[in-house]
Amino acid sequence: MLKDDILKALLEAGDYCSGQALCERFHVTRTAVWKAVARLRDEGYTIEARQNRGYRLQNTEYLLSQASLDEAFAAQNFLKRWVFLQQTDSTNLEVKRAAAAGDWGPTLFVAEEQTAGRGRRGRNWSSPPGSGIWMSLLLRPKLRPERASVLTLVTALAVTDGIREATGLEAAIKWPNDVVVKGKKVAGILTEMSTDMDRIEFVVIGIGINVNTESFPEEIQSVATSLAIEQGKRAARTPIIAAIWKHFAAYERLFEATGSFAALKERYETLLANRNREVRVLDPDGEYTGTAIGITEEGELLVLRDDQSLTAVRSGEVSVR
Ligand code: BT5
Repeated sequence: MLKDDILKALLEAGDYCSGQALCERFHVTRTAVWKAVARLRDEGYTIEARQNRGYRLQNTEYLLSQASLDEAFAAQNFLKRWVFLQQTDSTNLEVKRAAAAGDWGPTLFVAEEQTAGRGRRGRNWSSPPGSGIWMSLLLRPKLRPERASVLTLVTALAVTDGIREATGLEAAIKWPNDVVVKGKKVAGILTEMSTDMDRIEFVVIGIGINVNTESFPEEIQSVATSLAIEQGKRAARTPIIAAIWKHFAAYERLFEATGSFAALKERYETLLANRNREVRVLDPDGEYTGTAIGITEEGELLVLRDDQSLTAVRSGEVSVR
């Protein structure tokens, strides 16, 4: 699409590009260039236009692009492939399509906007352009399917440490798949898998993070927050993405080498927002309350129930009272 070509040209130039040069390069009219620039502005890009000089992209450190990912991942060897998309339905679906099409090694999809972002159990995930990180990893771990849920915990560790490293905010984990700052949700994780007999064919690890979001849809206003709201200034997204996958690679290596969550348990418990807090467990067999006291080596939440019995919660919903 012309607007994507123009965006790339402006990013590469890092300075003014004359309208005439863009017309000649892409064999289009001035009006076509002007319309493409207007569409980019609608998507949230700040593009300055000056007579006799042309167009210039501003605030490039806040932009996501293939070029910024290429730079961020040049020196690592965990991800084998990374793909930036201006818009997609859902990066988790992007991974599933890629997995069906080829036997890729760890591949990451990052989108500027999702039109059908999803949470667990088919819930909606708000993913507007220009302000968030919406990304999914295709992984083929050598794990038994029943152990795959531990990858959500490994991911939560990586997201929390990545956010802490890149912003200094005191992010914490709300077991099993939320990352919170001061009790409000900044990130959610959706892990899905495809199995073949009793073997994992592939796993999709989807991560959504509100980075520079200024306001939320009414239904989530009271529970959601963004890194920008919490730190009082905008954050660049690429360094956060890079920090998360750096931590993920290290944690995943440890998890795979030992075949157990034991090596990560201590760090996880340090970051666990629910620890020593009263929680309500929405068990399908009946709700109960208790105190979350830690995590098991299988990644279950240990809850000391009000009747003093100890339960290891495998899945289900937990809310902090
Ligand atoms: C999650 O589900 O928290 C998992 C979210 C995973 C999103 C990523 S983005 C990249 C990848 N591609 C996808 O399509 N998905 C993944 P859950 O625990 O079910 O939480 C969903 C609930 O969070 C919704 O019902 C809302 O109440 C709330 N919510 C929706 N959008 C939100 C947002 N942007 N920030 C905070 N809360 C939100």
